[in-house]
Amino acid sequence: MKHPASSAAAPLDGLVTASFRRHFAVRTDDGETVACVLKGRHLALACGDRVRVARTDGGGVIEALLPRTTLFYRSDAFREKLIAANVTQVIGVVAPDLGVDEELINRWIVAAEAERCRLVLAANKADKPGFDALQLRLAPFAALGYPVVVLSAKEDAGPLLPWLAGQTTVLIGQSGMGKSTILNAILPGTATRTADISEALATGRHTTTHSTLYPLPEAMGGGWIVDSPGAKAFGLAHLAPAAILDAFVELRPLIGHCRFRDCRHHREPGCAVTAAIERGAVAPHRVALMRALVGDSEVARAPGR
Ligand SMILES: Nc1nc2c(ncn2[C@@H]2O[C@H](COP(=O)(O)OP(=O)(O)OP(=O)(O)O)[C@@H](O)[C@H]2O)c(=O)[nH]1
Ligand SMILES: [Mg+2]
Ligand SMILES: [Zn+2]
Repeated sequence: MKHPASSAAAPLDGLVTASFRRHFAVRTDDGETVACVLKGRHLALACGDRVRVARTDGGGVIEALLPRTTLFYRSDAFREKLIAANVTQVIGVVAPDLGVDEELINRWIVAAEAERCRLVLAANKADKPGFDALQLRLAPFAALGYPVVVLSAKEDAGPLLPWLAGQTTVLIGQSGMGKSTILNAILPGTATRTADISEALATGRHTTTHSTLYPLPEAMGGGWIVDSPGAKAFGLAHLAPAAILDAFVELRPLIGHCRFRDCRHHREPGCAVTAAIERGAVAPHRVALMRALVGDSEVARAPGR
């Protein structure tokens, strides 16, 4: 005989909205937010992941990860650091009062291109001195096709709103650039909601230590946005050499036009990339970064390592 009432509730699917070590907040498809732990050690999850949850007394256990469309992450020599899953767009936040590092921006671009995500640069703190100089430094990125949105989030995040509509976005950038300020401007009251989630996760830590996902209201075009902790390094060792090369948009039309089919675009004669540098068609520092990243990736993949 069956006892439907006595069996455990059926598993629910949901969206990971906060992630802190092995603790997660999951918003189930019936609209409830549940504090969850992860079953087993094999899964790595990020905000934006869809998961299957089994309810327990007062919480839940994440039993399975549902398929991802994208996974935006960085890595170092030892481990991979998941930033957000299922994003369609990466917004890199920069500001004039902190040293903006072109190489870091280029690394964000490579990671975003590798996942076929749109990359937008948010040039924040337009009210601060030195903003004109920052804009000049960002012009080459705009010329490559990466939109640069100017704003002063402390006053008004309005300029970013059209870029968010209908997208699933992750905000990234060094600490202090204004990611959380942008979130608060877009969704007033975010700070208190964040505190609620921290309590649910029993961490008691400050919001900037872990990523949090916020749904955007239908009136703003729907979708969601993830605020991530600041990071000043962005390792790409997880990307294969071919993926790195393909992430440099201005080099794509040149690939296949070198004298040697297996050209590594270093010092080979008849290299279309080197020729493009010589005629001023591509930026030498971007090619230098491509070569360095491909070299690192090859070392990371070398047998016996
Ligand atoms: N003048 C000015 N200050 C801003 C603006 N936006 C943010 N700030 C200030 O910059 C500081 C850092 O802002 P946050 O939003 O905490 O920066 P964050 O990128 O979230 O930093 P982490 O969480 O550490 O990664 C705060 O003191 C903000 O008030 C702006 O448009 N203009
Ligand atoms: Mg923050
Ligand atoms: Zn070449």
